[in-house]
Amino acid sequence: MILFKIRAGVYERERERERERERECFLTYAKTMKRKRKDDGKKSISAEISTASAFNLQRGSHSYGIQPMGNLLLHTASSNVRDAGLGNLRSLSDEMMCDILGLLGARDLAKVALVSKSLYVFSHQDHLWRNLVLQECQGNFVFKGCWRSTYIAAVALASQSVHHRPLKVRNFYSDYLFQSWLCASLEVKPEWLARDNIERRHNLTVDDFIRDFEEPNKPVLITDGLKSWPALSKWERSYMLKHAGDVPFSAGPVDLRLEDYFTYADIVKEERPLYIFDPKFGEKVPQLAADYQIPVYFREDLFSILGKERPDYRWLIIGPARSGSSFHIDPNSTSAWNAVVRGKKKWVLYPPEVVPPGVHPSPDGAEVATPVSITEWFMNFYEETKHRKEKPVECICEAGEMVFVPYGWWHLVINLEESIAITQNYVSRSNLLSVLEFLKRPNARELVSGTHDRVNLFHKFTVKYERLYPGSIEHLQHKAKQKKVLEKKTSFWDTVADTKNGGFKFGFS
Ligand SMILES: O=C(O)CCC(=O)C(=O)O
Repeated sequence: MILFKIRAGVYERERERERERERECFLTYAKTMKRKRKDDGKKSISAEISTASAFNLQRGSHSYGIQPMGNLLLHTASSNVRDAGLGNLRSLSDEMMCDILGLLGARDLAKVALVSKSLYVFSHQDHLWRNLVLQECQGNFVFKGCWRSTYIAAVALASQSVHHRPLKVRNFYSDYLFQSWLCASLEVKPEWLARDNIERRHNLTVDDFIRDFEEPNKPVLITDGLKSWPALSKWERSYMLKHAGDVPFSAGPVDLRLEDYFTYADIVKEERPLYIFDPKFGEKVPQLAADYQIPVYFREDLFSILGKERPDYRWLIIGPARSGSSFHIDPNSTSAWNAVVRGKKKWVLYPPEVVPPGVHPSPDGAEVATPVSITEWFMNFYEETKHRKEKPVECICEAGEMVFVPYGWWHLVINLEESIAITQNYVSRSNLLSVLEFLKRPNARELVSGTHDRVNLFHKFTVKYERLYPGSIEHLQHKAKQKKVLEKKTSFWDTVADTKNGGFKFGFS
């Protein structure tokens, strides 16, 4: 017992020293990043990472010993092992090195690791092995804690243990490699979750929903819309496994059996975990589709007249804590609802006219995804949201609740716990004109998504719609014109009326 306590004491001191080293590590990383941003003329993260205590890690130091470049400044005596072991390749950027190594097959990648300490570190970058697994095995693998071990187990069919013990390399410095590990290891900071300014409603009637949220195109969190869903009580893991354990679901680049996905989700620590986002779950497992009903607010679903030719519209979403969706706008100018059955999701939303910080959409609107990962966005851009005039709408949506996502709104979502959700995108009379505008844009081939026949969707849809509801589009266009005229009139009177004092003034000055 005493021996145990002594050992525990030694262990504690070791841990304390390690924590100290980590604190030092992050402090210099933070300083380097801050300086780098200043040098780049960008004003963003500064205060966010100004102290080491700004970081809370879910796990200790980097398995291969990678440190941020700033640490090299502290340890003046040492040189960067990265350069020494690369020879003439040292002048290539870390990103370029990874791109080149990404062209190799597994055997060559494994051989490269024997060349030098530096190449050992580079060729063990787990995203390289992840790509190999996803390319070569598709969904036929069981995750073994890291992608290299997974590859060996799946491809070499190694029956013996494939447990890999990484060698910690001293004096290897790289911001690029460190950053992706840091993003995978950071805990979600409480201040990222603190702002909650969405409108929350319960007992909302359909008419109220349309008037207050759908027509004005404003998000709302509905707290009681799923009460009748059997899914809420049924969708435990055991139930999901019983009905769908063997079913492959789409998880980004691969289809994975649900059972294998859960194995992966239980142990994964990645910056961008694979995320189940399956548009065919209802066809694959009809029982799951029978476990929920479309909430009353969203029953008008005009794309349904296209039958089998409608674009993808409903998804089962499953992911571990820290998985999620980085900033994007939903396809085809549709609106959406997203209902949480298990877990919790943090939402950040911006209206169509405000591009979120750190997001750079292409001018033709074809590219609306964000290259930075979710954690990276929070780390580098969340602070900026506090200082901008236009604040995002934010909330945490819990099990049993749902968020209405109006068309054209930017949104980012991170799962705070393992989560299961259903989302559906829809067209109603409130966004029909906007959808039609979108479908008939000259670059529809690049813009329209979720269907094979992108170019003809506009034609097919309008022909069917006019046949079923003759004159309805024209009527909506007429109403929209009237609304615009009314808005113009209002803004004219706004300029001449001193609304605060209840009196009149002329708007010339
Ligand atoms: O990850 C999520 O739950 C959000 C899904 C989402 O953003 C979408 O369906 O557009």
